[in-house]
Amino acid sequence: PFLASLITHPTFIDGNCWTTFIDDTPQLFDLVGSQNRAQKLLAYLGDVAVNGSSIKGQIGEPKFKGEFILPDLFNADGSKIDTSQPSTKGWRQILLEQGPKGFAKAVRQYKGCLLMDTTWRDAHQSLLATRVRTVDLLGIAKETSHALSNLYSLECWGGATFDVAYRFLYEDPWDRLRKMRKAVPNIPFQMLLRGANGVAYASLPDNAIEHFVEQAKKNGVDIFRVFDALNDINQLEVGIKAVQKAGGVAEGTVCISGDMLNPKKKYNLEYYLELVDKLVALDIDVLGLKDMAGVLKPHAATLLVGSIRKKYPDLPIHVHTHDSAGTGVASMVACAKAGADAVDAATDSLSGMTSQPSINAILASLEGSDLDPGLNPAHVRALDTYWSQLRLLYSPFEAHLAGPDPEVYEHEIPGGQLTNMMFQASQLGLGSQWTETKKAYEHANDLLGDIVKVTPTSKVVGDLAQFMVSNKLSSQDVIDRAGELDFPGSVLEFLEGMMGQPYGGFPEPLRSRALRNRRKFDKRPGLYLDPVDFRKVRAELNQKWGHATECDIASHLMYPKVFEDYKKFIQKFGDLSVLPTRYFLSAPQIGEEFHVELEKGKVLILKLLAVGPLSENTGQREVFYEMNGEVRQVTVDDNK
Ligand code: 3PY
Ligand code: ZN
Repeated sequence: PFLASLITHPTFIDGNCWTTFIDDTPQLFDLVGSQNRAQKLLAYLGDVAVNGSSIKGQIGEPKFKGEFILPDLFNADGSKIDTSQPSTKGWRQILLEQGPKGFAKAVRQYKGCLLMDTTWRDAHQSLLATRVRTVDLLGIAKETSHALSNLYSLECWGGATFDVAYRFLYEDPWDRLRKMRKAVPNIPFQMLLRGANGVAYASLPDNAIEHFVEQAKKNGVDIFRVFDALNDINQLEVGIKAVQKAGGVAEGTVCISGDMLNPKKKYNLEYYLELVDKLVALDIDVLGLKDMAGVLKPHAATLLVGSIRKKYPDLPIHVHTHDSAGTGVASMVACAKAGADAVDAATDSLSGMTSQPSINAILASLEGSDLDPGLNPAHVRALDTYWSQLRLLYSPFEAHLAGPDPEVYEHEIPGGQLTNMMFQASQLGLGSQWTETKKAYEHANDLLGDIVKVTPTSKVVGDLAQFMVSNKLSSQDVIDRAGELDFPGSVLEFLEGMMGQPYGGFPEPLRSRALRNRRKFDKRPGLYLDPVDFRKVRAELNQKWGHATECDIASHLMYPKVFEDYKKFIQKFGDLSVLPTRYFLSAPQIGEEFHVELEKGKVLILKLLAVGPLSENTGQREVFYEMNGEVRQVTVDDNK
């Protein structure tokens, strides 16, 4: 049937094929695959029925077992808003009409303080180990496009979501981006770009970053928050230039580290203002201030934003924070009052602690003032009813934070990393060492010269802290024995200069002792890398996987092994992004019926009938499912 549909396809008959034909007509290739898709899905479901889910980091089963109840939205006159189609009104329309500079100007002229909603990226990265799946984002997408149509942006891509989608959720992040874009055409999409590292943990050749950003822009990203983990302007420049070339909004970003008002800290107001000057010289559209640990207290926020506003009256300022110590709302309100144009918030059910401050708390705090963000609190609350159900669905990934942690002002661990490290400590049974680990993090940071801590440098400090705890090393021990200690790889890479140059230089004598005969880089790492030969990579991937898209190439360059593992996984189990999360994470009850829409109009009605006994000879079990009325059977290795 594949060949028949191919040779009768109009493009083929025209003799006009093979340039974009394969990209434009994936359904032909699907035809071959679709016969197999149901069987592959059964292989996954059978495996979960026998062995349970193998999703990394999952503990237990979802607490929410029902179908999501979707919210209704109402107009002021009480009539119901039709959410069957997305809204077409929003800041993205201004961006499309006026381009990045016009958009920046309009944002600056807007009287209120706009909001970015981080729920689709940083909020679940910080609270639920980045595990929220595409299907559940799409589940509330059209309602979001109506309820939050006046958002500055919706943060929904980049950061850890790219890697985690492939690695742990077996999903294609590009496919997610395209689907979200279709469902939310009116709100600007924002991504987090780690400067010269793209969405990876180390520098890539400059042309790989350019190529990646070009694909991100083409597939739906509008605003790029570009940061560097050491605030190294040479590293920032690579990302900013790539965004400008692709036609995106360049939000050049300063990472905030520590308490700016503490006279002992090297990152003070003067330091930040100098960095802002350098970013402005790169012609950024918007200035981002990124407080990844939530250490920017309200008074410091007023001083910082106020000083930048005074020096640059026309520059839009967008501030990001985490609510780790519980001061997020106060700090964001202080920023708004001091002249910020946009601040970050998350839906209530996924806000607070290591996530962003609550959107409704910020709305309530600004309500009635000139700074009102222009969102309807009733709509925002209605949307949150969805997220409160979702949080229970993803309960297996909770880090169980107990409350705000003012100690963050001492250890300065970024929000996402704090949850992660806590989770790891409890999984390793090291819960009792948690207090010690936080203290060691502070000491490790001092040893490394008080560096800016955010991916990937936050991992360097975290790895050194864990190394110190597990080897019972004091700071003095580390310095004295640096010449003989077997440091974690990330620490050596940092000391080599593979992550850029830290402000104030590298710590000595630690660096020279620890590196021994290893190389020392004193320029940005990308200058030491050969440019990617795209023709060669394209040919290699085409040969390996049949057909590689530009997005596949970008993924391969970012994460070669993760991308390969993902491709192998879907060869075996198919595209699981269509499977409802409850059945992705846990087996159904015997006799429970559920539906999976493989593609539009192609629905499978499934029922688990029985899991057979263990065969002593093969170590396998038969699993019986009813699929659209027919009994189907799969043989599964019992790995328990
Ligand atoms: C990331 O790089 O993923 C971050 O969220 C940094 O804050
Ligand atoms: Zn963040």
